[in-house]
Amino acid sequence: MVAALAKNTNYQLTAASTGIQLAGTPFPETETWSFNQQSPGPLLRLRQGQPTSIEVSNRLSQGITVHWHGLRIANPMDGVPVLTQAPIATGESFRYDFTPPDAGTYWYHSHMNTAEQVGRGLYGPIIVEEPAAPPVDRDLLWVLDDWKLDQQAQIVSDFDNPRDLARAGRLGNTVTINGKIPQALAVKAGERIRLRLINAANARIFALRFQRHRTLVIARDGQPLIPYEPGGPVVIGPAQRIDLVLDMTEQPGQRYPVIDVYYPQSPAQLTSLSYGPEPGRARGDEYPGLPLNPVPEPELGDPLVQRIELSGGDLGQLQNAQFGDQRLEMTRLYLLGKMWTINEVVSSGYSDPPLFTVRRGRTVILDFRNNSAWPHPMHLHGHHFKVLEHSRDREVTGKWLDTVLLGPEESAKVAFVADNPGDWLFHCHILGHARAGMMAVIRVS
Ligand SMILES: [Cu+2]
Repeated sequence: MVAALAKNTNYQLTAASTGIQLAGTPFPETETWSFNQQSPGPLLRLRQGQPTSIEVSNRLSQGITVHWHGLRIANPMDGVPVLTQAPIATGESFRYDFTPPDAGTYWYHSHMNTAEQVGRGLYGPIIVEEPAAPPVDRDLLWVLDDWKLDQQAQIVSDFDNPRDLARAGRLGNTVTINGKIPQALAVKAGERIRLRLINAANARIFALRFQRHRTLVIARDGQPLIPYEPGGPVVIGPAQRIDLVLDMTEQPGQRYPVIDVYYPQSPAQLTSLSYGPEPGRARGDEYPGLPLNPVPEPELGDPLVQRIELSGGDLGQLQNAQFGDQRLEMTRLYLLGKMWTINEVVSSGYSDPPLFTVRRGRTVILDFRNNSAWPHPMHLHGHHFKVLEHSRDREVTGKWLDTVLLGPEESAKVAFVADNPGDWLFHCHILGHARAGMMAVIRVS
């Protein structure tokens, strides 16, 4: 488990360079960038509806900001440099004050030079507690990441590797759970576990199979839902969270693998569930589900419909795109490290003019089409949206998400009430894709 700080609503996070034993012996410590000398950073346990203050200090040699991913909080606290605040310079501090409106599983991460800062470890988990959640025997958290390490277990610093940027993003070679090479999870026959998954990887998508165990999804991206069993593995894209309830219904003394089958040609064992010797009887009752959060329901009578075309990258059809005030050939854009577009526009950074403006309170439908050969987990800041339809993934229909995964050539429609005023970032959470142009601003006036 990630160590929890004292249960209060005032926290101190300090970003600094820290050696962490990531790869295990005989490897040396990996030099990371992290909060409070640990990656993931400390678990922030917050309470729904309760004001929270988090003081962030920066001891790195470059500016940072902190984004509270999935928390529907006021725009000035959203932690996007230039757009919502000035970067926190080296040696300086900034106090984030906000009140989390929703209970659930969230995370925080730097949003400055994001691909590199998150890739080096600058993130941590958030749990906003439900006022009264149905009981489980244990509440566990797995922060999943993968690290691109060299032979000495040091982070490979090619964050602008064009092959990574133009394809699936930066995939690491060392997968960790809570910042460690996964060990078997010790379990007891009969117990009921709530397992909160957070995907903090720059680009890796996980598809987890819990051998012989029924996986019951009870929340996605923090938002409770009517519990369901996925038809296949539990698929979690970058930045997404999935809360599961697992009943330990198998045999004492046995081990059951947890396998990542996202790349079916090379399934990899992530970890295993290792039963202790004591017998125990699984509970017979069905997990009833979590209390809902106050997310406003979209009004589908007269929405603002915005087309979102995702294009670019290797094997794509796009010939040229808008970058600043110029239309440039993709070959030229590649040389500038820009490979990705939203509606054929390459983002210039956090000061782009808005993709569109919507009056506060109006319902927006985002009509996505992924015209590329690569997946894109698309994240909207400051709001959760309801998935109306998805061309492949029926499981997400009707669910509230803050990050929707679109595979190659897939399409989806999502709807949200634009009830949170301000300029909100909207981007691919394959962080290299965002860096290479797949980013935009949505203005709620
Ligand atoms: Cu992408």
